[in-house]
Amino acid sequence: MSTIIKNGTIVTADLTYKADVKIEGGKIVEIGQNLSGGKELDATGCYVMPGGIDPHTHLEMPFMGTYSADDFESGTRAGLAGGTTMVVDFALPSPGQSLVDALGMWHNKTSRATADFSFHMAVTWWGEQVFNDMATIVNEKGINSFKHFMAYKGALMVDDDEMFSSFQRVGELGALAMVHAENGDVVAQMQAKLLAEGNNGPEAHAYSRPAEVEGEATNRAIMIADMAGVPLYVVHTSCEQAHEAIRRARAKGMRVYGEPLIQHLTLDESEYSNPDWDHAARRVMSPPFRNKTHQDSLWAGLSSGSLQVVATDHCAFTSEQKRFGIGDFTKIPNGTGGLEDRMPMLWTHGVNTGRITMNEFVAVTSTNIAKILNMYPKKGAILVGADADIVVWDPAKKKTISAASQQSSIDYNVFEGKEVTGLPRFTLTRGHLAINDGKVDTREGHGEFVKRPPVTPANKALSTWKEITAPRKVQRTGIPATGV
Ligand code: DUC
Ligand code: ZN
Ligand code: ZN
Ligand code: ZN
Repeated sequence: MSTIIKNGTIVTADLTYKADVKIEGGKIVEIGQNLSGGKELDATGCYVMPGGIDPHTHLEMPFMGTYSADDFESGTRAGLAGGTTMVVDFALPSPGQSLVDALGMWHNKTSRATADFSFHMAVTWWGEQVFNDMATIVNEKGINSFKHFMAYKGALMVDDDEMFSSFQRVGELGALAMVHAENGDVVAQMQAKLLAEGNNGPEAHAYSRPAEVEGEATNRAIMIADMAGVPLYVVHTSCEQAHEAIRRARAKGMRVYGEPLIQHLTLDESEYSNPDWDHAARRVMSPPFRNKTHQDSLWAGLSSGSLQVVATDHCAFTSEQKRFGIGDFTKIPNGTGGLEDRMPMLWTHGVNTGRITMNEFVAVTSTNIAKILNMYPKKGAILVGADADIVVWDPAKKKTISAASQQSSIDYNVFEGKEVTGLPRFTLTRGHLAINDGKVDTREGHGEFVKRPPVTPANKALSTWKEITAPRKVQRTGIPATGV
């Protein structure tokens, strides 16, 4: 049985044109005028776009003494309701655990996923086993990206020695290095100082992680990636200092990518001054929300192309979980939701305001990351042969965001009360109509793992192009005898 999306305007990362789209067997099989012969979906007045890809989620993640509250079922359902048809989550090995075992544990969480998914593999410790496992992960398990935490000291953090070793291995394997860039040593010291001084409320979370902490780590990661000759993806880029480092590296010819979150683009640090403890704690995430200067920098990066992807870092905790941190802000589980709201909020604050074009919207919500993670054009494209992961976007549809009507399982929404204009009329996941004018018909288990091969056998990214050869030992004419 085919499905035909009729009377819409196709919007891709580079083209806008009127055409119908025919879907069979979960794939796009024809694009053209006046198509017929199947179940019709009316896209009059709408834009037909590649479904969103959120490359940064933490579903059912063990973290800070608990588990993030949305799992692969509610998380992917929330995504579909907001036009996102794929998520990329993170498999996190515990210290000493093999990467292959950790990946197996994460696969076991996905049996009820309602949309397609993939994983980045985190490198949380270093040793010969990790070195060996990394090849298996890339060559047999379909994962081409490795995340490194420069913060969360004593838990997920790796030091520079481990990170440099890992980056070199990532480069050898033709994969992508990723970093959570915050200086974890400085954060730990500032947290201790703030607590000792009696600053134990959620606002102190932001004081302990100023923009400098992120700027320093971003610069350091870029320099280390340059020495290792590996491309680098900086997750949740939230400030001008980090953006500046990324801009500079790109101008020198390095493959460095930056990923602002919809939360950092649209919510600011004043949220932490709210007198309601719950209000502030619900917005505790790392990096924290920043001021308008940083937000303007991120928006400028999206329109100029120096930042390439908008994600969520969806890591939702209930109010009850957030309250683990009453009396000690360092125990508030870090994370906010956003999967359902990323695309409507970005459309409302980006496209409707004229900061980005519709085509740039598609680029930063879908196509760019599909290319960076090497799954284009299966994902991120409206092309014959691509997966029918499609959002039919109604630019006139409005709603007020509210926890009362959201798909996520938590009891609040950080965007509560925000009006959005621009929402999905239909969301299709590999041809299945999951969202039909607000009605949710997701299928548990419909989501499949998407394999992502290495980018090239040697994906080199150096600021000064040079062949990598063994260092040349200088032949000396004489060496002074010691002790003379
Ligand atoms: N930041 C968060 O806020 N939550 C999960 C992990 C992270 O880096
Ligand atoms: Zn992070
Ligand atoms: Zn994250
Ligand atoms: Zn189906």
